Amino acid sequence: MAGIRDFEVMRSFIRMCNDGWQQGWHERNGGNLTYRLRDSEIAQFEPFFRRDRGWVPMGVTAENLSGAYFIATGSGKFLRNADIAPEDNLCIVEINKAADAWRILWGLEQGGRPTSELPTHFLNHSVRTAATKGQSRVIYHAHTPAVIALTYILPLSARDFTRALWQSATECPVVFPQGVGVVDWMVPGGTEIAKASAELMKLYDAVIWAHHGIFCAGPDFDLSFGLMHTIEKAADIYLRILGSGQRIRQTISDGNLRDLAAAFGITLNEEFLD
Ligand code: 2HA
Ligand code: ZN
Repeated sequence: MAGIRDFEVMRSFIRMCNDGWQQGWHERNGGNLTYRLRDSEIAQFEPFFRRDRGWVPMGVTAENLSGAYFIATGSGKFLRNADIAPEDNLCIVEINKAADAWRILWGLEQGGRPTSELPTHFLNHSVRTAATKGQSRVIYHAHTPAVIALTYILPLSARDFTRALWQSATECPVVFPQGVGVVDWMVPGGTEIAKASAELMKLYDAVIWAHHGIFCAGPDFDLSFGLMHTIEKAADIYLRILGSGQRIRQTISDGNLRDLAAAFGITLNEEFLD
């Protein structure tokens, strides 16, 4: 019989856990990842599924994810261990028809549950799936140090963060032309922060959690990891500028941003331009 790693989507999921770990974003059990499976991928995994584990209510519901299947990291599991023992650290969950509960079909063989941030992943998948007509498949949460540091310095607004990041590296406006959302500090792991995040995910494919990290969405692993990486790198550059002790002599102007948008054929969020 085939092994779970024989499937491209599982290898890519594990690789992304590793990539984030190597970036320094996943201390201990920090961060989590979910992927909404395609029908063809579900069919491939079918021989691995067991349907003897019960349904667990989620506390949130999202009609458009009725019957969906996700690969998810496990609650309390370390992303650095995904590659060593995927069957103990990851799981595949099915969502019930009422779209308010999950059950584990594969994985977490030593026990456990999907990520503690499942409510946020689930509602974010719902709004991104709707916003992208089904293209969005990945939700990724990481504890990115430069962005976290910036949440102590900048006002916690989408405008302040988007402008600082856009101005910190020329590729940023091209990579996230809508900008980034910001959620004030809230208790993680629950349904309140999930709802606040999902409201912002209607507008943005990246949402910063103050003093905590980032959530990114994307159609595949490369683009969602790349979005996280680009935002974090820009934040790191911004911090270096602030930490240099020098005054800012020049930056990417709003005129430059408009020229960039025209050259690359992208539409920048006008709300964040002067
Ligand atoms: O998985 O990152 O936000 C641990 C966390 C919670
Ligand atoms: Zn976290």
